Amino acid sequence: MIKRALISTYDKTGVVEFAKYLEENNVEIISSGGTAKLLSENGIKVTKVSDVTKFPEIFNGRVKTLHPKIHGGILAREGKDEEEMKANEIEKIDLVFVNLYPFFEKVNEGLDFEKLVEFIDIGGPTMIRSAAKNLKDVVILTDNKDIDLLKEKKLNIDFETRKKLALKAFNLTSAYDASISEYLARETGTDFPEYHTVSYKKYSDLRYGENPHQKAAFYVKNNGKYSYNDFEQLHGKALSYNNLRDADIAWKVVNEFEDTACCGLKHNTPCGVGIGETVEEAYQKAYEGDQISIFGGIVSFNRTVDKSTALKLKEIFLEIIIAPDFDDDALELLKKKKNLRLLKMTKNNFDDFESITIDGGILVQNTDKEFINKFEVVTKNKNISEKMKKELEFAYKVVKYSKSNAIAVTANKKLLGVGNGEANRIWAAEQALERAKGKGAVLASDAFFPFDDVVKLAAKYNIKAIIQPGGSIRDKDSIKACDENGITMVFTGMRHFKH
Ligand code: 93A
Repeated sequence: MIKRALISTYDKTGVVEFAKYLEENNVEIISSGGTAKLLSENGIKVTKVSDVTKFPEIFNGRVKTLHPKIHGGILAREGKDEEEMKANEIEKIDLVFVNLYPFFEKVNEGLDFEKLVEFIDIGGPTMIRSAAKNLKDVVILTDNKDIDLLKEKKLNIDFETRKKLALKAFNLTSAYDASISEYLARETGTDFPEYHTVSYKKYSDLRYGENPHQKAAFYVKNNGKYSYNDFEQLHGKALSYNNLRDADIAWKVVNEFEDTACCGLKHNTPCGVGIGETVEEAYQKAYEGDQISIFGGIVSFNRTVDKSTALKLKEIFLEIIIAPDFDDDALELLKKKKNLRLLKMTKNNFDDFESITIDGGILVQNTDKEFINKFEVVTKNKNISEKMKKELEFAYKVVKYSKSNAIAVTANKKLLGVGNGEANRIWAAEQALERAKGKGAVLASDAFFPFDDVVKLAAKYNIKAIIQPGGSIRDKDSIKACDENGITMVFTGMRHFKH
């Protein structure tokens, strides 16, 4: 039975109505300063926490509810602690309704430390944790949306529901603390602290995971400088698990380029990439690179999609189109396709860390935001035109986002063939060169050549220049093969594995 409730909320949505409901059900209400004021202004009978504790709120509210009369009331066990309660004049509290200072929101607003620190709630989480620990005897409410649940159950809350509410409570306080710790880690440049405490909030449940028999949900960072609010879905049905993964890479690829770029992507790997004078030309190049794989894929742009491009895009079946924006007439055209998802993205500053899970653990690393350490021509022929240099850089950017072992073959800022996800490099090279149908001018490799076989094969396909990290003990063999075949080779000194 709930006889006495403590309400202390920052978000006061629905609180007055709920307090009225409690009053009607003969529940006595205790509240902290601001909440008590609001309730009594609305004609609700309320006892101030400071009247219970006989102690004023001090330090501008920093200490309001942190008192044994409050925490004793929350933590006392029925049938066990009555004698001590009586001796210490503590009265039982059966319901605690608390929501927290908005640290999650404020940490993203760029406040200075002095201001932000005041949004770290101490008293709130303390009450929440006390109540959740004593869930057998106390109902803990942390989410205003759960008011209805309590009403549905007419304040008779069974043990299972109490447990679920306690789970919600500890889930919240741990995420809250994780958020604070993450902020301080960032402030102090502590990249890998003792515990990996990062706070994510559920954005949505997903229909399923990578496959229909896998359940899945989408969580977004609480604490990032950017969040998934930075994208807006303009059209189409909800994004799937695979869509989200693919969209992420597709957007990153086009963000690598200053020039107008388009990327066609399938299964997490670029299949067509093009740079053009216009958006349409960039798309045309991305499309021509691989007209088969792009079917049912994702297309991303780093420029606003215009009508002429939209007309072309409409001709094929695509899952998603991603762009910083869409012209009105382009949008109108594309919206005619019922199943096509259109994403307007503003996010272009990516996370500093990325992680993947392994069984029983998680691997965390800095995001690969680098490109090259050097641009060193290692062959005898050092002549390299500015155009060729740009082409090699283009190819190397593409290969950076292809799954290892990866080889990309390009010409005229168009990806012509890519081999990726191969267990050995020569197979990746065979795939890329064969797909490029002898039209390729340059070849890029995500990691060094262990043997000279890739160079020899490239020569057969008329490749003019190669870019790769270098650093193999057999580099000399590859350089020699280049010299013999009139190929210019560049070392970057930076590998881009992507598994
Ligand atoms: O400043 S606190 O960390 N110290 C406290 O003792 C305390 N007690 C409750 N924050 C505290 N609260 C928080 O105040 C609650 O979590 C709630 O968010 C807010 C409600 O304050 P008021 O009732 O004065 O509007």
